[in-house]
Amino acid sequence: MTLSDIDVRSDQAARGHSSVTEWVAEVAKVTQPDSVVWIDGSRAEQDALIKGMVTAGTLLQINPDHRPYSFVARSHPDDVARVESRTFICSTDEADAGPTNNWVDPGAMRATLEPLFAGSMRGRTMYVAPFSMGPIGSPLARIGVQITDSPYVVVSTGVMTRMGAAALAEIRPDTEWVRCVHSVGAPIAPGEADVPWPCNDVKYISHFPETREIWSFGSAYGGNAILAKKAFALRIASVVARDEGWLAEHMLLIKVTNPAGRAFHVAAAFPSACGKTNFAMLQPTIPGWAVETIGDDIAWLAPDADGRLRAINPEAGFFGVAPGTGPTTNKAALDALWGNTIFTNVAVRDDGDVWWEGLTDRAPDHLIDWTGQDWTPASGRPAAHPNSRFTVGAAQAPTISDDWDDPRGVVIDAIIFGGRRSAGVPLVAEARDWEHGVLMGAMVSSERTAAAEGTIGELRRDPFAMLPFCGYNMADYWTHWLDVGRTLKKFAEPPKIFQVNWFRKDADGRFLWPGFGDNARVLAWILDRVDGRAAAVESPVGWLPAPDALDLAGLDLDDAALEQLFEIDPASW
Ligand code: SAT
Ligand code: MN
Repeated sequence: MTLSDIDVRSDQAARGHSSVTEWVAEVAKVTQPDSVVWIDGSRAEQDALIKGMVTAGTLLQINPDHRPYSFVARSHPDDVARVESRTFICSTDEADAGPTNNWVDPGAMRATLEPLFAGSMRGRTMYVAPFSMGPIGSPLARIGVQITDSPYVVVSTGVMTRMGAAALAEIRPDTEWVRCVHSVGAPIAPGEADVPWPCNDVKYISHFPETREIWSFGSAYGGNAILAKKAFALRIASVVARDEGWLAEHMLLIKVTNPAGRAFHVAAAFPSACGKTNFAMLQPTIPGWAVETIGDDIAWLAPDADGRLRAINPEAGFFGVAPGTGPTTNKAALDALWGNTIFTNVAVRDDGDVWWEGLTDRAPDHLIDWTGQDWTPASGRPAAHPNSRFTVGAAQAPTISDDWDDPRGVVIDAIIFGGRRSAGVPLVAEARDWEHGVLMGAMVSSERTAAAEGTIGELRRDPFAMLPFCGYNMADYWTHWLDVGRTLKKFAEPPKIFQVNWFRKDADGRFLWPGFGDNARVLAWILDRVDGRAAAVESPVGWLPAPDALDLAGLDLDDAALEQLFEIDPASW
């Protein structure tokens, strides 16, 4: 297909969507792709895209005897995580971006981006991928359209969202939708060969909150490129949510059933790579409790007409951290990866299956590592990149809840804030009220992980786990949380708020708390509090479990460790 075909094809694909077709034509005029393809979301289309990527060497097929219809991508070694230093909020007023975001004047950013995007898709296909965040037709759902020159990004968006014709059909003349433009920034000159993972040293992930636009250049990795995820569902959506009176949050969502059969819904915020996927798929070690998955990364929460806080998972898939995912840490995630999965930057075994650190206790004797090199246990470097990922449909999780895609959302009973803190922060504390809970959220801090650039282990303040994802002034965001609390209180008590820390260490650097399935013990106390059944004692940082209120039966935890888990050092606070 050639450029001159654009009008015809788009008329057919986007009949009645003149705002979309006009925008597509504008972007094509700037980026000058060889062709434009409208994504309909069909299986045949996905098959063709994947086949093309296998031929191009972008994807490697995993031995289908191990995992049918599954593939490995190896990124460029410099394109392995979100780049927060290259992420910009371009509000007209600098104060609207606030002190925690990189701000650039929108006009100045457009002037910077224009020459970068000019001709940036030469030699490539430009895909137009409409998608819905949230179940199509849900009152809480929102629509976006991503233009991209990366088939990897199209296929990933197909897993992570409801992508295709049905989403496009949701755009009516008065529908607000989010414009997402992405280019890997690697035009191909005539006669030049492509590379398996095209990208550019220059990277810009630019957000224009006022015009609900995202322009991303130079990276094809994760949140930098799959714009539906962090860029739309958090940065732009947080601004929309502020304007409309709801919350777009970096939270997992679970349904928890207690031994009496009462079901609760819980939203929990943790910074990237702090085990949100593990918590979302938690298999309780205490009898009678069940946890089911609704979402592992993002939640949109809105007060309903009765003043209850309802939430959806706007995503349709999991983009989970592979290393550390193993049969004891997260068996449910492993089971979800039986097939239909795209892995990025994991290692490949000699038998054509995948491997990463933590998948098995003992590493295989030989692997091809994430960079495509031979690897043995003696190599002295990780075989899988620490931020290597799996991309898999949510419905494949054996723990998926039957209400995970309920268009009405689920009613939230408790909100949890967590972080990775080797010292200082107790295992669990309950906020005195909504306002105190907002303070707890504002005080979230965590030791850095491989999910973004920066020194691993270094402590950083990460309010509400939203530091890299809040699309506006963090102080206004806190105010908005207080405002939402006031709205909820007009009807009833808002959900209780808690703070947790699974990562506290002893003097020898060993984790004091076993974590994983045993986190259900903490969850049980939290929900017994919601039920009004568990005892608590007051402390300077909130309500703590009364002695014996936490179910520790069968756990190898001595009194000294328990004391350390709840120790509060006034000086450090
Ligand atoms: O790369 S993503 O931003 O999609 C994942 C994460 O950092 O949580
Ligand atoms: Mn995340």
